[in-house]
Amino acid sequence: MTQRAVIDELMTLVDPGKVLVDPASLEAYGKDWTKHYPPAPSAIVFPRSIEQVQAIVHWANRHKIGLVPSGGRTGLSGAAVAAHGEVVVAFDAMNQILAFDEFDRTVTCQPGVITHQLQQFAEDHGLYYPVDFASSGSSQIGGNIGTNAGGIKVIRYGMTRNWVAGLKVVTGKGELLELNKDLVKNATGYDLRQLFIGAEGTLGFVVEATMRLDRAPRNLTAMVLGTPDFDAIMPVLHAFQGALDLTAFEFFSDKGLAKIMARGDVPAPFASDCPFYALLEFEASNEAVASQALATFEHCVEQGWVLDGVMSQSETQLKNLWKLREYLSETISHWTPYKNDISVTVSKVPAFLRDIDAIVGEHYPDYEVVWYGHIGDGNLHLNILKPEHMTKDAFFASCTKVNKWVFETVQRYNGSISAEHGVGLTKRDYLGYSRSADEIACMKAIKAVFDPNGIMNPGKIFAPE
Ligand code: S2G
Ligand code: ZN
Repeated sequence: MTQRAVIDELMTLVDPGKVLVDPASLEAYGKDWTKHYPPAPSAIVFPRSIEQVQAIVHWANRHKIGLVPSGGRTGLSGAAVAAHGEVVVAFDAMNQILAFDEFDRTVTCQPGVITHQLQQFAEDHGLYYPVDFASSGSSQIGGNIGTNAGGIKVIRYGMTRNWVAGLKVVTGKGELLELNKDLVKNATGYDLRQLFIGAEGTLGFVVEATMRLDRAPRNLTAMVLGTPDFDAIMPVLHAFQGALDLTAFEFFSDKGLAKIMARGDVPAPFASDCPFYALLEFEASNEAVASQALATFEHCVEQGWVLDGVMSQSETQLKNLWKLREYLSETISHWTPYKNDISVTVSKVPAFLRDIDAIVGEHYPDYEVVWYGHIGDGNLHLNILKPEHMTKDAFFASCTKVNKWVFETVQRYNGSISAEHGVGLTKRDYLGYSRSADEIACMKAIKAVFDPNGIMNPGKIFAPE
């Protein structure tokens, strides 16, 4: 059967005009936010229903064609890249909120619902969807589930996985599995829902999700604290965690702040320049909590851990303080950064970061390095900025050489080579630094159960056999 005939058959499975093959669409839908893999899909298909997704999977099995799931295309590991003639299954046409249950505090969404849309829906109903990150304005719930998205509130609310009450997935065999039935308690064998969360579409595609909501937070208040060095950040975290119920604890370096200040659209937190900054957030639900926060701040200053600081006094100031952290990813993207998203247990962070910083200093002496991340979760984002004069390929080749030392250090600290961005293509060849051979064998055996023909996001997480 010719390629043309195969695509013509695909067109009969979905609504008219819902299969695109023009170069602009192939380019736009065949990639995510990574910039190192030229997109080369053979077609983009937009299913409107679960039945159409099942028909597409059966079609792909018949013709042994790889399928790549695509949501907001904000991923950072290449998991939504179609570089080898795969068909991209884009969920933009499955973007409805289907149900809301006030008593269960759940919202049933199609996978193409934008994360911010769910956050807004929750707020409009006096509730809160607490998973948040810089790309929430364009990422989709299906992709958030596929990558178990984390972000800036994990220290209090956990990852996306904590908020999935029920899941409908279409497996690589085209079967529809309805998982957990939105139950809070369900001790009836393996919780298969958890296998599909974070599997990057390699076992099946999310076609419906029932998400849990939380009570709305009261009077969220942020502080930005300048510290003399990185080591001071951990005792600050410890002091504030002992005094308050934190909803966030982030950090960024002076180089990161300088990039934000250079934008000219975000006010400086305070006058002094400091080597590192912590951004923390809590619910100032009453005067006593706010006083406790100030007392803790003064204690940190007395201890020499904090040089200067500010606490938000309004919603506007809260938002401006968050911009200092949330704008980083998009701001530094101008320099095509080489990214590492690594994590260790929080207690190991000081020693770990010292070792990593030494490697970076030794092997990247001429590159600009921007550190930031969710330090309260032990998650560091290491961004090496590409010098203007270097080509992207030469720059990535030189950075890739250093991965060996970085990931050996991660392995030595029992850490993760990918804390929240996933494995996709970018971290696939380094999986062994964080997962044992036995674990990888088990994961491949599980994939064989749900995707025996290997058509579901082929080549992601594991290199093709
Ligand atoms: C963050 C977003 C992607 C990146 O800002 O926390 O996860 O690393 C990142 O720039
Ligand atoms: Zn992050």
